[in-house]
Order: sequence, then C-alpha cells, then structure tokens
Amino acid sequence: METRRWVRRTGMGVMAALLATTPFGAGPAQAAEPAVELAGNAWIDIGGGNAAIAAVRSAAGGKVKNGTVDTASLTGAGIGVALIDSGIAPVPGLNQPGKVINGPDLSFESQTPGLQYSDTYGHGTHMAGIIAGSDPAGGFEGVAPGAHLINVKTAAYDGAVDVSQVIAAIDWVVAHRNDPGLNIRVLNLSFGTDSIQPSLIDPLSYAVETAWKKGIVVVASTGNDGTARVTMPAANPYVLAVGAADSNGTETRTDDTLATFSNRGTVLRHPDLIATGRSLVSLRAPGSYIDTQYPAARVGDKLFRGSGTSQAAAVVSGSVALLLQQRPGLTPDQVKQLLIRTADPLAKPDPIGSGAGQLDIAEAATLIAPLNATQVWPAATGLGSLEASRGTSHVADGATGVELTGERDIFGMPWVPVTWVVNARNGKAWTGGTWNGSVWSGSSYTGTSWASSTWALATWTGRSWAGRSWAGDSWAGRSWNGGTWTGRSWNGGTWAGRSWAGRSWA
Ligand SMILES: [Ca+2]
Ligand SMILES: [Ca+2]
Repeated sequence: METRRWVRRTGMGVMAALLATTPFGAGPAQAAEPAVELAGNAWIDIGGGNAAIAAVRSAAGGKVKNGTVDTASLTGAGIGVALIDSGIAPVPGLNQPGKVINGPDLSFESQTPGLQYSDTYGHGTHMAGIIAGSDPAGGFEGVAPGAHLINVKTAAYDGAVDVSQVIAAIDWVVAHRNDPGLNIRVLNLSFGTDSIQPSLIDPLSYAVETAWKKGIVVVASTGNDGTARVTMPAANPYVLAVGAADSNGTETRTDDTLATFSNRGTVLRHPDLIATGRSLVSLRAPGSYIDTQYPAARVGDKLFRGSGTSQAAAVVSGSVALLLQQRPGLTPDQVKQLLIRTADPLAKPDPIGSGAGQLDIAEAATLIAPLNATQVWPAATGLGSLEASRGTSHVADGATGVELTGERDIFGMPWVPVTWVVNARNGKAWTGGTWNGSVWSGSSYTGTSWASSTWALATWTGRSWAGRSWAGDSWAGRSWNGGTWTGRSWNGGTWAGRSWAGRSWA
C-alpha cells in the first residue's frame, strides 16, 4: 500500500473493521493480508453471516409480560442508536422516513456539497445495516429493524478522522440524547486507536464514560489485529467492549470460535463479550471506497460482506436496542450485566479473549434485571493527553504529508483538558455549532433550538449544515482545501461524478 494512503488511513485508524487489515489500525505489518475475509458465495447461500444476524433477532423473542415472553416481536422501535462513523448512505433499508436522523457532519467531507452525511467510505452503511437496516422487500433486515439511527459522520472516504472529531461527536450525542424524537440510548463506536494512555486519564475514554454515566449504552469494538490489547475507547472499563466470534459458516454455536483477528486483551481489560463478526452480510454503499476497492465482497447488488469487531459491535448495539425497547428502564450497567451473565462461553472457553462468551440475547431478554449491577471502577479524569489518545492514528495533510499532532484539535485550537472535562460532564461542550472554541457546524442553531423543533424528525434537512468553511489558515484548512482528498481521489468520473441520488442507485 502506498505510504500516503496508509498515513491517512491511520487517522481512521480503526474505524473499520470491515477490511480486516488496513482500516483498522492494523498497521503496516498486516497490510498484506486480504482486506475482506471472504468465504465465497456459498457463505450467503448457507446462511452464515445473515443467519447469524437473523438468529440474534429471532432469539430475542418478544416482550416479557407476567414472567412469560409475549408473542409480540421486539424490533428496537422507539430506541435511538447513535452511529459515529463514516456516515450513512441512503440505500434501501436505510432511506425510509424516520430511519436515519442526521446529526452534524463533523468529517473532513462536511464542506463538500453532496458528500455531507453520506458514506463515501462504506463502513458506516455496513454498520447501520447490521444495527437497524430494514428492507424486507430486498430480503435484508438488521438486528433491530424498528430502531432509528442518529448519524454523526466523522470519517472521510478513506476513514480519515482525528480523535478530536470523535470526541466532539460523542459530546454532541450526549448533549442531544434527549432532543425530541432522538431518544439516544445506545452509541455504537466501531472505532478505536492504539492509545496506550491509561483509560483513567485518556480524554476519549473520559468521553465515552461520560456518555455511559448519562444513560447511554456505549458499545465499542476491541480492534482487529489479534493482539493482547483492547483499543481505545473500548479500554474504558465501564463501556461494553466487544470482540468478534467466528461462526465458522454454520448456524450452530457448537463450532464457534474466537475470530483470529479479534483482539484478545489482557487480564485487566479484555472483551466483555463477543458477538458474531465474521463474514457478515449487510448493506452495500455503491460507489463507496470499499465498494470500489473490494468488489469481490459484493453480494448481489445491494449487499456487501465484511468481517471485524466493528461488525460484532454493531450486532451488540442492535441487540441492546431490543432489550431497551423491552425494558426502557434498564440502566447501562444493568444492560451490561444482563449481557455478561447470559453470554455463552465458547466450546473452548477463553475468559480473556472472549470474555464472558458469545452474546445470547434470547436469554438476556428473559433474565430479570439485576439490582446490584452498578459498576464501581475509579472515575476517569480525562486530564490526559489528546495526542496520546491518538496512539499512532494520525490524519495527515493531503498535500504535504504533515501529520496533525500535539495538544490541538483539527482547527489547531489548543486542547485544555480542565476546561473540556467540566463542559463535557455538564453536557455543555457544544454551544450551538461551536466546540472547543471553533465553529464546527452550522451556527444558526443554538442549544435551545436544537432541543426544540429544529431537530424534529419531520423538519430536519441537511441544508442547514452546508456552507461552513474550515478556517483557511488552520491545519485543517490546509489539509482540506480545494479538493485535496476529494479532488484527488474521486474526480475524473468516479465519486465526484455521482451523488448518492445518482445513477448508482438506479
Ligand atoms: Ca457456528
Ligand atoms: Ca446463555
């Protein structure tokens, strides 16, 4: 892989579990591995990935009434799942009214008309499909087809994203979780850096812990390089750290194993549980980066196959939405306890690598809510280094290759932990469209108007966020300037030539 591309990808570090190697922070040593784990077309024919998703959903049964499971099926209806990722393409299964609500686009593509909110990379769409896709006519349903998604785009077409963008996105989700129509109860973060900074002080860790303590179940993938490490922010002990199981191509669980790529962790921090994450079939984003780079992963016209702890996390996020529809009063700690207590150990148990075992949503849906689930880990301080939080994941100037490093965000604004920590904890890190001293998105909104009709499902449109330019003399201005990434990568009849409404959807 060419150096330049890799540099940018590290920025994304991770967001992707989809391509088992590059996007996921795997690093150069693994760059030669196949990008997508394929099992051939037979996979879909025998069920495999799709069957694994379907089994999770059907196993959830229905609502428990008077101690027995009602016949009413759980779909996640009414539950909002925030997806901080590479955007969501409006493909069938995700384009029906009310299915996807666009939060701010905080990605480097937010300044390019036509790219906002949508998924030039293909990863976010795959996650969205697993979590809440619903296209019965097309033969695809995710785990929670009745849930709605809050799309907070942070990654560009190649996955490039800085930690400061992810933290800003988490802060936004926390601040707007109770906005009309959102009801954000779950946050999916199929993202992680190789930060070795203790989670007790890491700012990204603090951000997810804050979300958790505000009542949001944060589901984070543990990484895909198979190492004894859990990526940040899954390293935070409060959140749900999810590794990947390999169904080995059969519906029975007796032959399931820990996926070879799934990070094992250590005695101190390892996956809390694992979920099916190998060769899952989900929605395809036609014309996206992975779609054009890995055409062999296509399954028919609408579907795409991918593997990773990203996918496993998405399965868990959808499953949590089912539980929260069933019992809206569950706290994040109770949800975590339910999933851990009911998980099925693998035939070959591995309490570190696979944690409590494989997700068993059916049993979780029937287990009484634990009364003493409160986690008592030492509270994170968030006072550590932003640069350390990046690990080796850095975005780079597309023209010069200079990386964004140090205690500053993508606008070059200094990172002042003591100020941010207080604001984040109080849900005030955002003021209107301003975060950490810069205008990150549309300024015509205030915290008050967001909380009212502006964000109502029926009235939200993407237009309001358009038109902001990045500061011309900031680092980001230089790296995102007149189409460095967009122009170089997608002009010439590829990406720039078709918007999501274009012919590729015909
Ligand atoms: Ca199996
Ligand atoms: Ca069980």
